[in-house]
Amino acid sequence: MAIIQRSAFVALACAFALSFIALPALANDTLTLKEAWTRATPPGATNGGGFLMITNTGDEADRLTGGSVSGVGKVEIHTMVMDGDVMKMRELPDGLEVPAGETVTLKPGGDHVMFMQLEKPFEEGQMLDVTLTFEKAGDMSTMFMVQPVGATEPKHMHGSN
Ligand SMILES: [Cu+2]
Repeated sequence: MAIIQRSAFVALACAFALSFIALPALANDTLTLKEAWTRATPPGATNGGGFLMITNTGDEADRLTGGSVSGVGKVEIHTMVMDGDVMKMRELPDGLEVPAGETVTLKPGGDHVMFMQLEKPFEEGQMLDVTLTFEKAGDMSTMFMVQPVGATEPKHMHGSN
């Protein structure tokens, strides 16, 4: 049993190493990810919102369904809804549609990526290597720049266009 577990671990470690070699590109044939950012989290905070622009130049709609990032237990896709007078966030269980030929902007107060169960706070200036999962395009990696606590928009980012 111990041997089986060990070889499973080695296989996993290999798959992990390979995932770095075959790092998915920022843009595939149809989707482009731009201006991805998040906010520094105060000590003790366990959640953080992630924001970006997703452009679909294809002729079919796609859906952002989830993702993963090291040090984050869970990634969900959220929207904001009014509950009486209070705006609350809610998970989109089927993900967020990115219609053909359109750009969808995830931003504070609207749709967002929810990073949950943070193992440690996000620190200003840090870059998070995030894998986002799309129904058709599959996994795509992009860097989320950590902006100051409470930032409402991304500052000018180097290397973006
Ligand atoms: Cu949320």
